[in-house]
Amino acid sequence: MSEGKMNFIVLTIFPEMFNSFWAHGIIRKAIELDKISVSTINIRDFAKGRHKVTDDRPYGGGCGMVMKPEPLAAAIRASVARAPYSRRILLTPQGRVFDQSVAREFASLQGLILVCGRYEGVDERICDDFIDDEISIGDYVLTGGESAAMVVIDAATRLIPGVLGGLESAEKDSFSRNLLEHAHYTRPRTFEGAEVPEVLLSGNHKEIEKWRLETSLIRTFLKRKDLMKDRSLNRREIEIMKKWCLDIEEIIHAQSVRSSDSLSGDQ
Ligand code: 21W
Repeated sequence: MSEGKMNFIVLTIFPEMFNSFWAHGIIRKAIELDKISVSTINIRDFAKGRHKVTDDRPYGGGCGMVMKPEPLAAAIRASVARAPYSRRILLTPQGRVFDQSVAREFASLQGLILVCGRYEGVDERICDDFIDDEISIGDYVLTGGESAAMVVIDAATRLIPGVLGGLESAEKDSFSRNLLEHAHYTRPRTFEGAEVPEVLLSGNHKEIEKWRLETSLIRTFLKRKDLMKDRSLNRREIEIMKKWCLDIEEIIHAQSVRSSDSLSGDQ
């Protein structure tokens, strides 16, 4: 039954940033259930000299600092010794962009070594020889890789079998189907004058399920058409969308009949 536990090792100069990340919610539960094990390695511990320097000025000049290769190489070697089966990932704005399918790919691995860059970047020779994969979490500028490492761990962990409860299963999830989720409501029935949709109070599970699919489709259509374009629709979804077309055509038709009436009235 067990898929084996997933091992995350984070290499960072700010390991304390992860303390509260490990201590809450699903991540904490996954650790307690022994589905994942997590640890940090402080890159500074592998720096030489009294001042434990991890950065240096760039060859060729320019502003900003570069992460020195020796402490990083030593830290990565120590992580590989701890978890030799792991994929070594560098979090960098230049990486391939993380999405749900990359999350799925990572969730199936035995271990990830996540290297968090700081400063202007890491020495290129580290990328060449000590890294298997480079990942960005999107096209915006962060101050370092730590928050990105948390995003990757978070998204991968919830896909590990047994981490989420059966009801909140990851497969039912919106991005697994390239659809936004339907609207959610809880008590009270009336909140500051706004009502819960009648169908949800009806107890008719078939109708509720249909309403949810329909609101999922319409939300995706209105907010994220891009998701719909590379997605295959099933027969029910096509039925629902055809019905919209018919309804819209009916409205437009009624409208054009009226406007031609008023035009002829004018003339
Ligand atoms: C951001 C390092 C930009 C280097 C002018 C002066 C990891 C990240 C990061 C960072 C630069 C990820 C510049 C999405 C991200 C990360 C820190 C390049 C910029 N221009 N995913 N300096 N976005 N970011 N220098 O930023 O380490 S994954």
